[in-house]
Amino acid sequence: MQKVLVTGAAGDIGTRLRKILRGVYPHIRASDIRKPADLAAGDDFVAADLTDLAQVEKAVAGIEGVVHLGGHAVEGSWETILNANIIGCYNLFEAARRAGVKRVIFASSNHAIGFYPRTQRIGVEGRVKPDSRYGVSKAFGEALGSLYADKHGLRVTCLRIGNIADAPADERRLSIWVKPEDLAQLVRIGLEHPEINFEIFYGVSDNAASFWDNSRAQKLGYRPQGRAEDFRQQALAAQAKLPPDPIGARYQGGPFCSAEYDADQKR
Ligand code: 15L
Repeated sequence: MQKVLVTGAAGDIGTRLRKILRGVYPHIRASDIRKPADLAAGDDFVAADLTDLAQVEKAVAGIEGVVHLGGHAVEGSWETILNANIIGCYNLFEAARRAGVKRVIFASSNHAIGFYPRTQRIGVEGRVKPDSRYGVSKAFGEALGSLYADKHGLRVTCLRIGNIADAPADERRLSIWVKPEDLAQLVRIGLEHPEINFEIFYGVSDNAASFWDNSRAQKLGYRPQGRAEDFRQQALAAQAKLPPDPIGARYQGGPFCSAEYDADQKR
């Protein structure tokens, strides 16, 4: 793997990953609507709006592997999600296929399965249970990746990312936190492991309270270094300052589940 494109390169995950992956891959191209603030002189940057296929085609030209982080990263209006995450994701996979890209890492999210209860430990075989329009767009991206893998032979890895940060920010994040270096490890498995055709991994560290079975990632060599438990006291102290959220507290997706919630709770 010589030439890697990172979309959404100016965002938080894009900025963290580019820093870690610099030196791992000889050529990293950054793409985003706006230029990342940390770009060094001589760094390869291609500005592209994901909703414009021709612009995305320019971004993927000559690339072997794509880390697709671009799009809207939280809940948004239907119009926002449709453009950035549905049309944008389609354009990315289609441009990758046309350009002969070998591998795509798709940044999915825990919000594709956010309506599973916190008491249930899940793997990647069950049905998706999105908790938001944003979560639906991530389930769409996983399905699209599966199509491009089966029909066009693209090697696709979907990472259901929990929450990337220097430390877990609250009680839910004790379960879903991912240390940036661990996420980079998963990206590298997706870009390099010979056995990958289509995979879904959880982007989560070695957390004792994890909601997820990540055994497939482990089988392909994932050895997470981060342990959320090391930060338990500070996470619970931060949690104590948050307003109560009884619906969110039940589900893995937390506040994404309680937002706009008006179902009959007794059902
Ligand atoms: C996500 O998917 C979001 O991109 C991020 O901003 C966080 O909200 C994260 O999930 C989370 O669930 O903590």
